[in-house]
Amino acid sequence: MSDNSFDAIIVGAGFSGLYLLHKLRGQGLSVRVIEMGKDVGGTWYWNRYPGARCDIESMEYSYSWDEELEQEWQWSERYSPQPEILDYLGHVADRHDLRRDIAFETKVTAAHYNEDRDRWSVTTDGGETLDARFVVMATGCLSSPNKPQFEGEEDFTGETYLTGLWPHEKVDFTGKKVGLIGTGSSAIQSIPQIAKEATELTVFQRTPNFAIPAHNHDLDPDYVASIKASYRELRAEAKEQAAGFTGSSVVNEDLAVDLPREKVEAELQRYWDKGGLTFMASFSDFGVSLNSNAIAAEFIRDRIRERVNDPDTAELLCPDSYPAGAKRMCVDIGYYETFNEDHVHLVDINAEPIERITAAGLKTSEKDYEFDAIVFATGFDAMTGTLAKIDISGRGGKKLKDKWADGPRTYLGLMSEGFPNLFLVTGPQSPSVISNMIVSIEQHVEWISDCIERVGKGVIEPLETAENDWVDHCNAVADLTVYPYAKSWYLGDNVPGKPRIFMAYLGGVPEYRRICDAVAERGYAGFRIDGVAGNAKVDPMEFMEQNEKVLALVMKERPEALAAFV
Ligand code: FAD
Ligand code: N01
Repeated sequence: MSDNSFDAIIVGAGFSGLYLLHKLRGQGLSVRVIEMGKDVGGTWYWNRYPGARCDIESMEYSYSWDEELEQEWQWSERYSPQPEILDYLGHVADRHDLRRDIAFETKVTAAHYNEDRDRWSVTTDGGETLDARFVVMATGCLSSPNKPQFEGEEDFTGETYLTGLWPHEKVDFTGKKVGLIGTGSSAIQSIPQIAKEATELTVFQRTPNFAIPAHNHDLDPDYVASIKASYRELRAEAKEQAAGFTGSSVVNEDLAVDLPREKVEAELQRYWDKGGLTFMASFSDFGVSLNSNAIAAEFIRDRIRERVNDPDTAELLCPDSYPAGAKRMCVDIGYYETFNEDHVHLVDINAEPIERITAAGLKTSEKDYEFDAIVFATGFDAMTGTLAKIDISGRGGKKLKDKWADGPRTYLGLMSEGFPNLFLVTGPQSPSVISNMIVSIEQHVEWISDCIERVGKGVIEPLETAENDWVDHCNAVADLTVYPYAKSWYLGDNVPGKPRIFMAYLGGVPEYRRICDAVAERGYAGFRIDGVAGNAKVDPMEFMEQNEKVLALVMKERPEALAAFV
């Protein structure tokens, strides 16, 4: 094989790419990873803004495949900060000698399938062309920052920052007047930290978010020892939970709508006091019923009103235009209290639209603001944005971008018809961003590497019928839930012109795993291998647990959604 020819090329060196490199190398394959960044880390390499940290607890937001590492690594906090997660991934790269197969500071610009040779040609921004039988896009769901264009940006004489592309050196806001646009997770994490340094911080909000307190703390050594003593059980339990982390499956058998309000509120308070993302798992009807969800939403709004002193500011921070959890729930450390500080201001840009950026700051319909720095905490072109930047063409020169013009189409979020031997890690229509992503990444990496082992020197691709059925199933499950009732990046709403389709799979992490396993066990049902399609089928409904009470509730509220699901 030439220097530029590999069994597999992996794009991206975050949690996904690193584990995949380790796996495929272990299977004896020649592998090259191509990564734009100067080092490993992915999300944790790019998102260095103040306050960045995970919101799945660190003991679970970590690899499970290296049991010695699991025992040796010491996480410092319940939700560890970005520098520590980046160190962890650097350590993994060293420990498994991964960097020698990674080309850093190299961007993949194109990937073309050559039907005559059943191989992919992968082109980089350095002008190099590499060749491989398999290509795996480990390019991340949240890896293309979304930077809306504001008129007059080029006039601004101060500093500008984008949370998803934060500088490597410390940014010091001491003595500065700062404007910040956005109130999603990145803003909610960074605002309290920036407020500690800035002389004035003005936050421009379009839509308020629901945030649950993190109750973050240093990890107690006894607690850590107890987890480490039974780590296998914890990991196994996480895989069986709805969102891939413990506490994400509902345990309450009663529905919130069937209980007296005081009982529901007492239960919500218990989850609130625990902190973090398990809050919405308190009752199973919150995710599907708008009426039930309103109870959770009002509970959170009441807590916001308690935490924010000024009633007008509190009301502005209270989301009331969409169900709780329908936009990605945030986890906060002192976010709401930050607005009690005299030097922190909130501007509702619905009432006072941003007209333009000026040389001195920013102009709204009401006022000119002067800033030394503007922070854009404006999110990502999620799920498909990064893939769309690569010129990917499959059979017959068909472009992935064209195929996905009306929204992504995949079979299981793992492959797309017409693009043989091209795999996606946590691709659209898989649980991905709805789950503890490390659990979902490991599941995909393991499924993909087993599949590559089975295919050997052959070719695998999904059948169009299987893909269509999967996309329909994903949409039917999403329509059963409250998610479509918010404008969110899950649906592409944050990027003008992006088609509106729910881009993740909401059927649950354990159900999804069982579906993928059944597909493989039944001879890769729904796929064609070396031109031959088996007869076996996998019907996702075989694996879905039906909660009769919940379905009855949906029947009352949205019978058409239920009809499409069953
Ligand atoms: P990424 O980490 O995004 O890595 C993809 C890599 O691909 C990047 O390094 C990128 O540079 C590279 N790449 C992309 N395109 C190209 C190209 N054309 N050529 C070369 N290289 C390319 N998830 C959770 O489950 N829990 C959390 O608490 C959590 N916290 C998060 C906090 C933040 C601030 C963000 C933004 C996301 C968070 N996520 C969280 C989601 C997070 O993205 C995943 O958990 C995980 O880190 C994704 O790993 P990955 O390897 O799949 O993708
Ligand atoms: O991005 P977001 P993010 N004018 O899209 C606003 C993960 N993550 O980077 O809601 C004015 O949530 C936009 O307003 P609106 C996590 O999965 C996790 O914060 O569209 N405002 C919104 O307020 C998360 O969900 C953590 O009306 C504009 C904000 O910018 C995902 O990454 C931390 C605008 C963007 O919020 C993305 O989070 C960070 C415009 N033109 C990220 N365009 C953890 O805590 C956008 N906005 C683990």
